[in-house]
Amino acid sequence: MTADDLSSLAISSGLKTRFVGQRVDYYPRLSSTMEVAREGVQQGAPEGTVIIADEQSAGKGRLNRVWLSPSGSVSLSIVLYPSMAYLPSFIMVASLAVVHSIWAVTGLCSHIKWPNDVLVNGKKVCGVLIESGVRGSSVDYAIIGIGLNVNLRASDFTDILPAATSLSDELGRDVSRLELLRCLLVKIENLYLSLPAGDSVYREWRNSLVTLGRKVRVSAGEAIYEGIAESVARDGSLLLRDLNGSLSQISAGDVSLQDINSEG
Ligand code: BT5
Repeated sequence: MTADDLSSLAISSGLKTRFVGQRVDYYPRLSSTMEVAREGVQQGAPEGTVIIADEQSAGKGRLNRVWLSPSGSVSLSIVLYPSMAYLPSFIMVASLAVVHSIWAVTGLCSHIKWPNDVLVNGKKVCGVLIESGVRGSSVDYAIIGIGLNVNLRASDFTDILPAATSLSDELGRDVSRLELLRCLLVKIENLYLSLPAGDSVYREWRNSLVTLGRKVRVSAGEAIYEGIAESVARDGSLLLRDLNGSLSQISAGDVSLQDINSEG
């Protein structure tokens, strides 16, 4: 088994989880792990099933944007069946697990930019996408999608420059994707299982946001907001204080940081 062997067996054997990653479907190349995970749900995929690809030909971001996922990156989706109460915390669980795993495996410090980016040195190294099927007040399924730039040269992909980086760009050497991935799956399960115990995931997520206290511009659909990112609510939405002092609660959008230490 090599450090970069991403076979199903290499990922799941001896993995210290109860369900996340106990079943792994590995593909050298596919369209999008989200698509394959959705099909898996329809066929009754067990909780914690992981779909992982070395390369995606049609990786997706939010609002159907393109997510570049060349060989050397890590693209995965995890199928879960949570109760409604935990759904808003999924973006927090996934982003924090990424931050913890990057630190544990590489020693690099990363931060979260609301709502779904993980940054190293101010550049995007990872994007998180949460999809769910909701019927009335119950959740049929949720899928956590994570795209991580591990061993690739961001400078080869002009579309995402200058805002993107990779772990290998930051470290000047390659990283074991297998080690990173196994670490990530354990952390996701632990954070997920800690949700019923209280607010700790929300509090840690809030403290990891580079966005708070900063002057920001948020585009949310047709609307543009400007002001200071004051806090985040427990449901993950951003609380923005505008120049007139009124507070807006924004559930989704794209943030650009406007102050001197601008990071995106
Ligand atoms: C995201 O969307 O950041 C969520 C990305 C989720 C990707 C994972 S990979 C596994 C799973 N399967 C999928 O098909 N998707 C998920 P968003 O916030 O909308 O950001 C998208 C924007 O990020 C694009 O419009 C580009 O500007 C930029 N971008 C695209 N590829 C990138 C990359 N590899 N690294 C950094 N930035 C990128």
